[in-house]
Amino acid sequence: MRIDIVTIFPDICRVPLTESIMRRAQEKGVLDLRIHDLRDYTTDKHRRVDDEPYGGGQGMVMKPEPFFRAVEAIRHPQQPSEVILMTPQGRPFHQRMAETLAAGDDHQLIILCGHYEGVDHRVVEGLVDREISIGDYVLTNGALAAAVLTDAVIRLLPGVLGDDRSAWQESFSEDLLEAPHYTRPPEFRGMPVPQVLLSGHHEKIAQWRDSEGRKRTAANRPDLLGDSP
Ligand code: JF5
Repeated sequence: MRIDIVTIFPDICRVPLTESIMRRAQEKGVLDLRIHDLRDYTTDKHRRVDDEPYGGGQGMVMKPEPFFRAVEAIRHPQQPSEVILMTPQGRPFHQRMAETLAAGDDHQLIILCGHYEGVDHRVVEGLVDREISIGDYVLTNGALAAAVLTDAVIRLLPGVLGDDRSAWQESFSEDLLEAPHYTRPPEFRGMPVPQVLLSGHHEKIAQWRDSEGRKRTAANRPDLLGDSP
């Protein structure tokens, strides 16, 4: 899979995405990740990427031209591509979205990062296939959101995690949270490991995990069970 990230803060996604698992994905050849500095696609001497909002108001808006020039330079004409804008105004990111994006591993993903108060809407109208938000909070920096989305997609690519099944089996794939985990020692500061986990009784362990997962889901994520939070 080819992923291109366009940001005015390339270093902010470079560090999280070139560590460990992400490096393995690139070394294994399942991922070609490139991080681009939006300012390289400006044409003026000051490398300007933002300007004042039409209609007035607080803050600055990101100019359209550098985004159009960047995508036109980066896009592979012979490959299907999808342009994503990271923005709090987007659709909420979800594990199923990560799975859909990872399944299109012959696609080129071009991820544009918003900053400041927002991006000139002609970028959304003329360039972007989907606007995605990683959650209901505002970051100063869309590059962090792009790194989160990219991490969630890359770990699903074949061969990136040691065990291919582990990637697809974790929380949210089945819309139920996981049961608590324990490792040695069997008792720690007066807190014992639940006896059933030491019993070796696989069927009882599976039942316990299912019921603990349901309890946790009811407590922390009632929305996943169709209840209101
Ligand atoms: C950003 C305008 C983008 O804050 C975010 C974000 C939160 N969830 N997903 C993305 O991105 C930075 C700030 C202001 C556009």
